[in-house]
Amino acid sequence: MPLFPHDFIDFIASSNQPLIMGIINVTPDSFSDGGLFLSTRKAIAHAKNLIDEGADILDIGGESTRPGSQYVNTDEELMRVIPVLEALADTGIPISIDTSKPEVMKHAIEAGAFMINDVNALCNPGALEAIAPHRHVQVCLMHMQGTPQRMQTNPQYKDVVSEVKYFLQQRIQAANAAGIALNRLVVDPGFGFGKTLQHNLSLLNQLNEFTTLGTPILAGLSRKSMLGAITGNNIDQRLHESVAAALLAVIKGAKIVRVHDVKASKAALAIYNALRDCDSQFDQ
Ligand code: 7PJ
Repeated sequence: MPLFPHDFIDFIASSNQPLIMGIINVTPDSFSDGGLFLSTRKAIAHAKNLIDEGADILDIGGESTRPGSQYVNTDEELMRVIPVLEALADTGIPISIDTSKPEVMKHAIEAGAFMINDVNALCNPGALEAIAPHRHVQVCLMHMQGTPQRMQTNPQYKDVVSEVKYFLQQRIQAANAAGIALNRLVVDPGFGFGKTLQHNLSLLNQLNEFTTLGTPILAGLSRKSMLGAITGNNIDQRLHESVAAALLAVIKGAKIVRVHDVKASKAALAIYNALRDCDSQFDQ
């Protein structure tokens, strides 16, 4: 049973409750764990934890898109994400699949994915066509400058907010032209994807600018190096700054926050919700 009505995007656009998307990575590291079988089991157990902690959506990724990460082929990516997706089908939690590959999109949709989260904004050949016929499937269009391998080398913008916004506007138009209606789309400025700290801060500070695109905004800041660049903390010690960033993103207009730390983010957003509900003047 899906938790959300069919018109999910209309639902979140009209709801003032921000949603929490919990992150599940299925990226076996041959140096530190027992390969694919073990990482599948770990991912499923982790997903169940995040559901217990109150995640509204889970985002499952089989291809790391961190700066400098390596390409994963289609078969390998399918072997990583599909068993996890299938194992979670009876939980009823809406599942998003973090992929840029049309082949993975198609299989994921067949296996019950409710959202495709594409850091490449459906730019890959065949991606728009893979999504368009499945009218119940939502899409997150994210901005990235360059490719994960090289994007942090020397990112450059004249005006980061208007350039990212223009790109997302173009991708919305491309999606619409391919038959993917506006009410199936979410946009994301892509924090850390081909951006310096200053670019990321400008995007967060002016996140509200993206509301005029007419779609809900998703923001992913969790544990990112931009946070470590400010606090000096390592990736596994960025809980506090991640929660602060998620809360700020929501205050600036994000409707979905993509986070590792569901329980802590949920508690922070409960305070936000309480404040918003007690005072209609609260400035979103
Ligand atoms: C994002 C993502 C993000 C969306 C990743 C990481 C890198 N998808 N996938 N937005 N980041 N939509 O989690 O550090 O910011 S992978």
